[in-house]
Amino acid sequence: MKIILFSKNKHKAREIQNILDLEVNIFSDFVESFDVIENATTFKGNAILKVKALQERLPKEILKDYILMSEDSGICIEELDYKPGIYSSRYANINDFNNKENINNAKDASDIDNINKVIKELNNKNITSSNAYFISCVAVIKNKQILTTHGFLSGKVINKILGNRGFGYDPIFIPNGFEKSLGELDSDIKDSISHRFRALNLMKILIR
Ligand code: ITT
Repeated sequence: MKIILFSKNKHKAREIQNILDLEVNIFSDFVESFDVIENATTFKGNAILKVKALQERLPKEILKDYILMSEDSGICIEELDYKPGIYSSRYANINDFNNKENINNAKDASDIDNINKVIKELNNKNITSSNAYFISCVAVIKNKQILTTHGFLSGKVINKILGNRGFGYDPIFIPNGFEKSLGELDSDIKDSISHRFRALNLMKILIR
């Protein structure tokens, strides 16, 4: 079984390759790299937008030999009304969550800017941590059928940056049952407990 993965996030792609014991190829080895406007209202909606965009771009003769895959993910922080959620990659560039135009026009922000925004919002509320969870939705097209699975990782976000491993919000996220952040823990540990690992494990069963 061979997979073509749509992702422009190198860290995410590396994790997926590490977790799946299958041949995982990156889409840009088959077609010129392209962007997808992620304007759905759910993780599942955005994951499906990405995998369908991949299907449209790939030459038809390739499609029959591969399973197509995408993933959409983010973090929901309880004390911040479960934000940033589906807007995790552009969080620092959103000034007004009540303004749809502002949300839609916001560009992806750097990991450090997103982290600093979370820390600022926690500090504004005079709290040092909050329960939070990561979500991953994996979407696959196999034999023209669309399949999706979800995975979750619960823990807490803190108002301090700990470690520099992983990506995104990892340095401020401590998984339940651990005392270290995902920025400090070994990547093999993250890849054995993560939201992505859980969603991919469920997907493995569906595509077997
Ligand atoms: P794609 O090309 O695959 O869409 P992306 O980085 O734009 O890559 P998403 O739209 O799914 O991916 O946004 C996910 C954001 O959520 C990502 O930028 C991180 O900030 C955050 N995130 C998701 N999974 C994470 C993880 O395992 N650790 C830390 N942050 C994570």
